[in-house]
Amino acid sequence: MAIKKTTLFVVVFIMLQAVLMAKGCCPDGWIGSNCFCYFVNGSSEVEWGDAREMCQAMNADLAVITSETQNDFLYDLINWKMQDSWYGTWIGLERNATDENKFYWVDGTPLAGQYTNWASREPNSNAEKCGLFWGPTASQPNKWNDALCDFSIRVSEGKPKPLVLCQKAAESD
Ligand SMILES: *[C@@H]1O[C@H](CO)[C@@H](O)[C@H](O)[C@H]1NC(C)=O
Ligand SMILES: *[C@@H]1O[C@H](CO)[C@@H](O)[C@H](O)[C@H]1NC(C)=O
Ligand SMILES: [Ca+2]
Repeated sequence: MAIKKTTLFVVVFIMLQAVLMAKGCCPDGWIGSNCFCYFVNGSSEVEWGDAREMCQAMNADLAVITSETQNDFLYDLINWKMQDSWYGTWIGLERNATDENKFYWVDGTPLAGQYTNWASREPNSNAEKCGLFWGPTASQPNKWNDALCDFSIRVSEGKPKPLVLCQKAAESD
């Protein structure tokens, strides 16, 4: 009995520590993975530039996706938050204004040579300059599309609009 009680105490202690550490790492309401914290605004219907400003106002930026593992983690994270009913989210991917065949991430990294997850037949238009990560209710879920940056305000009332996915480095304290 005594041993069991000690074991239980140790387990609870470790769990509590994990929670406290996670709390020190990411702000409340943010989810941590791989040294980054993520925040999903599931009620937002803003255009890409306003989405970016929303993230920057929280000392963050739109999410930069560099691997399939991260891509799928974020897809699952938003599915969990939105209960599988979301159309897409803005990500920190933008078409180069002067060299329109190229894209770059908001941290300045050119997309060329990096992980990509474009939907088939995307990117498909130089007029579409902003990265949209498609959700379960879009035609190609879990894939990226180049969209009009003000797509969210062009879409008619009641139609699905992009969410906002913010990312920031976890604090090392
Ligand atoms: C989420 O988006 C809504 C609508 O754009 C906005 O009013 C709200 O402030 C945002 N929440 C956060 C935490 O940025
Ligand atoms: C846009 O493309 C040009 C020419 O390839 C390059 O010099 C510039 O750094 C790019 N801009 C960004 C923000 O990546
Ligand atoms: Ca497109």
